[in-house]
Amino acid sequence: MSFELPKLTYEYTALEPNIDARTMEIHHSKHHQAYVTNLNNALTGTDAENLSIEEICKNISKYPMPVRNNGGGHFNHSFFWKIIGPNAGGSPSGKLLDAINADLGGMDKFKEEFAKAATTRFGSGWAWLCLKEGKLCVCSTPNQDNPLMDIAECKGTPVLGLDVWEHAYYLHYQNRRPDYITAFWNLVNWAEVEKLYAEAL
Ligand code: MN3
Repeated sequence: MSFELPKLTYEYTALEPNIDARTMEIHHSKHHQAYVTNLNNALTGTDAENLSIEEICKNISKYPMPVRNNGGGHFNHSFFWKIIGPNAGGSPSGKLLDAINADLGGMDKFKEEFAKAATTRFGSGWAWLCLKEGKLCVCSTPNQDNPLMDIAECKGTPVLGLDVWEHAYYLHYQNRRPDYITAFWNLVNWAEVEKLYAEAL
């Protein structure tokens, strides 16, 4: 068994103007595909060949660097494509909104904290909203690391994530990472995030 590039449930053009079609096409068909190809190459003939990507991430310290970089890349991007989409944005509801209010001081404070984590991540990485010991928290990881990994500084179950590598935004936003982060809120598929939160609980 080998990992495959997941098909998107929307067109490359569907996220415009927040993320342009060319960025989506390169990001999905070139960058994500490369993580999948390199991960498969790194795992061929090893005991990890039949494990899920989540299981690999949770024990990432046991693997060589190519598995950490490409396995993280595959998990993170598969996750990202699911939590964004067309006709999205707005606000969460139900238990997730209750938890954002209780654990993070409400939506405005949460967005501020998340934007800060995404803006101040130096170089390449990801910003996350995670469930950790029953509570929501915001953090960021370098490169293609994620909070599932046993080596992560902030361990937890991710329910929302944002790719802040330049390849995710540079064609349209150039050096304006904060503008890309602001536009991200128009794309968040809260129904999916609420589902991930319920599963994480
Ligand atoms: Mn990326």
